[in-house]
Amino acid sequence: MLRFRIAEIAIVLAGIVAIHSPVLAKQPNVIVILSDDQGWGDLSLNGNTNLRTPNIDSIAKDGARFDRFFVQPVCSPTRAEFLTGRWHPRGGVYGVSTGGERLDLDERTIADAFKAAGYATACFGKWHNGSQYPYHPNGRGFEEYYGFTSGHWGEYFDPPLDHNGKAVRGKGYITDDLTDHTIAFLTKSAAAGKPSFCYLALNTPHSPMQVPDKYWQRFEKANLKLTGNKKEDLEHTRAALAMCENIDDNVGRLLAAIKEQKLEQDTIVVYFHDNGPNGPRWNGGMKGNKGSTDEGGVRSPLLVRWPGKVKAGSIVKPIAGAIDLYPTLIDLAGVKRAGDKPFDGISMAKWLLGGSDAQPDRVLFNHWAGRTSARDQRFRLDAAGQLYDMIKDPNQTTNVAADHPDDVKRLTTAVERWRREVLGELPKGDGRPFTVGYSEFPRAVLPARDGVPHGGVKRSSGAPNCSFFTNWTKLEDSMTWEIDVRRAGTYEAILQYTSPQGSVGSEFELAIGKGKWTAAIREAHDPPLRGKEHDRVSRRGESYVKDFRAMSLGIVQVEAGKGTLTLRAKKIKGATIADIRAVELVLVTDPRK
Ligand SMILES: [Ca+2]
Repeated sequence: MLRFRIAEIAIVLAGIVAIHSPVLAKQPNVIVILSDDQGWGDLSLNGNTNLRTPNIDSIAKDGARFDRFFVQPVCSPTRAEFLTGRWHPRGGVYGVSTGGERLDLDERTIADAFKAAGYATACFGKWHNGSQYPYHPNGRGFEEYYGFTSGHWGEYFDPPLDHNGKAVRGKGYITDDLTDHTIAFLTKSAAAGKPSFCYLALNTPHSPMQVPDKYWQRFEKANLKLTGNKKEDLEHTRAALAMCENIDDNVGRLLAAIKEQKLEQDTIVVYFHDNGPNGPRWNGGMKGNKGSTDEGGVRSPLLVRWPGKVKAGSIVKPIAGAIDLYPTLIDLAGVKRAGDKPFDGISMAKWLLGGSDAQPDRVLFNHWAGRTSARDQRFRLDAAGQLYDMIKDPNQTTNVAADHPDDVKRLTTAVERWRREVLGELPKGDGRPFTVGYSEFPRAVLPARDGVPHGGVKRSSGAPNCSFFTNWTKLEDSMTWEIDVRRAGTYEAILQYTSPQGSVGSEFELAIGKGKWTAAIREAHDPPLRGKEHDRVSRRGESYVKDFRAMSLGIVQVEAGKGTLTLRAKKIKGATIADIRAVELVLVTDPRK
């Protein structure tokens, strides 16, 4: 009888293990921390004596650091390569704003892979690969999202943010808030017995240069060693380094939370940057900053910590890039990839786990604004066709093309082929309208960034990313958005606006095909611009922000399909009608249901 009972219990236990084995098999948590516009040189680890980053440095000391890891010269291309393991033009990414940052919907992401493997998945921070669902992170494998989807943001204190598609207000300084959310997510997933895949995309030290007093005070009067480059702006450097020390404190908090929860052995922590520094400041003497295809514009640290698996203090010498992260992390975690488009990247697991230090014969490409540069284990062929021996001359001072004609020829051929085959995948002109009307994600926000101003309407800043439309004064002025309505149905339109007292009574129309909303400005709402009071350095491209008010225009029937959404005035009171931050189209009913 007893024996029978034991056997029965054993069968039951075996069943539990079998059912839950993907979760109980101690699959490691994966936390990928990506900072924005932080240069390779912005870490004390890499020799910068102007700042201290002991927590970020500790990831390398307790794990591995890559000697030559390359990303793209600007934000969204690097992010797309991390997400797909493929060169960014293959995924339709060609710009950083007005839709060019979007990752094609037929690409599958690293988050899709981890989600399919039973992980809890989350992204916190700057997304910058498409705003409207299914381009939104919630459509790309991330169950949880908190941050902003745009390429930059105009205010870092208590900013307006997006939580799974809902408009919310952030709490405090943005990177502190994003880190709080990451820690809470890890804690919750661990309590639920689920491994986490978490992408913490911190948006600093990208401008605007805003940082809490505590960090600014460390740098405000500090005696910094400057580069000697006349273009180095001392105040900008002070603010950037202060922001980097804030990142470091947040990384420290995250590592402490991992330790406190005894998850160190079960958590892979990855740290890298999305491009070179956003201005000339100390960067190891390398040539080029953000936007450049030279070494200084594209070299990033890559730090990987996994105690017990990755040997502390190891240095990986072979060249590698953002395209390698997806193949590597699924390899380390034992997760199956999502999708079947060929990877351009390779798994770096063998270098991390100490199995090999072989340097594969490969060429990595850096591309931005029509310029392409190629890097192999020894040489960089720059965008002008000059060749540099990066081992003897890491700062690219001497063109050695004449001494190595075969290498010039080999790398030139590789660049020509990459441009033909990879850039060739980008269609001429962006044929992708902005997506609206998904039942599972009914609210589509169409910001000014994704619209086109006509007549006298202007953007509030040179850079569209967080701009609003202003100077709307005439009947012939309009704003348009090219959209694709997924489902016919009734839609509520919401206008995010500000309007001065004198404009009350102005009437306007929003139209898409036969669907028309007409409304009037019934209430003035004219708050001041925000953001300037927190800037440590005058901003250049980013718009200031305002607390826009949401006005419902009512519900009308809209047909499915592509079309132009147009906003224009019908009757004008006062000197100006309104400033417009965004139009929202919310699917209210779906006739299929
Ligand atoms: Ca960036």
